[in-house]
Amino acid sequence: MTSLTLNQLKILAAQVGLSLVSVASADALAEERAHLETWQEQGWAAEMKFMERPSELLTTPAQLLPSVKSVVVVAVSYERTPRPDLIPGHGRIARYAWGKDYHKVLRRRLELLLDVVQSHMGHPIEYRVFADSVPLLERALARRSGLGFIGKNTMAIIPKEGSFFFLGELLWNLDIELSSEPSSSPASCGSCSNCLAGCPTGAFVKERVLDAGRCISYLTIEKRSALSYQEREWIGEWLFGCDICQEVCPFNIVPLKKRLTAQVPELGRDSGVGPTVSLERVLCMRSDDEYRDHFQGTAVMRAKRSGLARNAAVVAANTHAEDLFPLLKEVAKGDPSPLVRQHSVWASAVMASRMGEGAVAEVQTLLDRAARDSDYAVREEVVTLRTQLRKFA
Ligand code: B12
Ligand code: SF4
Ligand code: SF4
Repeated sequence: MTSLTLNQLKILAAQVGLSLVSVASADALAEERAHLETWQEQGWAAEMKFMERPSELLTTPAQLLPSVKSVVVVAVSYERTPRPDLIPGHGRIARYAWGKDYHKVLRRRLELLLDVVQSHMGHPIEYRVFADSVPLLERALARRSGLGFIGKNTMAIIPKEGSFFFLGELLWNLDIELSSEPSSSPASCGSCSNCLAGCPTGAFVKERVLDAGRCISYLTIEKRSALSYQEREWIGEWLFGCDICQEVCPFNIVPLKKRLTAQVPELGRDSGVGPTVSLERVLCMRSDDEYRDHFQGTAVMRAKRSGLARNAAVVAANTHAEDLFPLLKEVAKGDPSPLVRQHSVWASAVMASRMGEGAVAEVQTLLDRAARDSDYAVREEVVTLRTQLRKFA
């Protein structure tokens, strides 16, 4: 057999649990390349070095597989249940990370799809599988394939599904006969602007353009360095990721109301960390091994121990988790990561200022010790905090 139709492909995909499938041409993404270049030049990639790769690479499938003839795009939905109330002493996890690590889940499904297509065709296919981990504008390909449109919140949206899904792609040297040319989904945001108004940090520069440096998802997952005071306030109760600009989207209202489960069980809350994580649990982890033992196989690994513990200290202060005051003081003294010590000193001081004189006195002692910390950033944090604490002493 030499060719495959889109309908045949969809039938084969359904056999491996992939129901949202489409195909895009492998031509370079010229228009999106211009948007990407502006985004890079304006510094909206913040500290994400991997997004500074050459725009040609990010927009040209043939750079990734020279023999590519078409790109299969799949969407796999994760859990769409309303977020539960926050348990005191816990931090919030964005839905996409509730279950098992989606990179592996999507990769496996796409490889299964390749197997069934190869058996059907009766010959091997040259291919590459991608799911997030790559230099390729996946949303642009989803739009080109006709799977969905790009919302003002920059998310790929499938009108009847919403946007709570992952994208994955198969680049291969197979031509797919399209029964009718896929066209961009005719749906659009219309006059809605809920996400632009609803983003708590004002991260959208304009429609469909995000300044990642202001996005809670970036700050809690990708940012490796210290959070500024403004950023600490912004992250609120989010320990990992953020769902706000999707939760306010009308396209997600029905899926959330119907409490739709994940399309594949591995992505559901029972297979991974779920919607909230104990801050105490995170703050007590003192080694990368311990972190790995707990979070291995989930997307939360991406933040690394020092990043998640930094976030946990900030969320503890933001959510008035005063029960954690003694633990935070211990972390401020003994955590191996200067980043974690720095944010724990700050969180202890913020809590103490609310708790009264006794706690302020304890924090003064902590600050005396932290003023001699081996790390410069910790010592600098103390200088700033001292001026602030004087107000409460
Ligand atoms: C870097 C990155 C991030 C960064 C930056 C996000 C961003 N908006 O750029 C950060 C860390 C902030 C992030 C956050 C999230 N991410 Co992310 N992220 C990526 C990654 C690796 C690259 C995105 C990228 O290329 N950004 C650069 C900008 C320029 O590209 P873009 O926004 O996609 O480009 C669009 C604009 O140019 C726009 N556009 C189109 N027409 C026009 C017209 C005009 C006039 C203009 C101005 C623009 C414009 O369309 C382009 C695409 O078509 C992709 C995976 C991948 N390889 O694509 C995942 C990906 C986009 N992320 C994903 C997810 C799930 C998330 C989060 C929801 C996670 C969370 N809950 O915390 C949030 C959502 C935040 C948001 N509103 O975007 C999914 C999105 C799936 C979907 N349904 O769209 C992806 C596709 C991963 C995957 N394989 O599933 N992410
Ligand atoms: S993920 Fe959160 S912080 Fe980022 S753009 Fe959306 S609402 Fe704003
Ligand atoms: S919230 Fe409104 S403007 Fe934003 S992506 Fe959804 S439909 Fe578009």
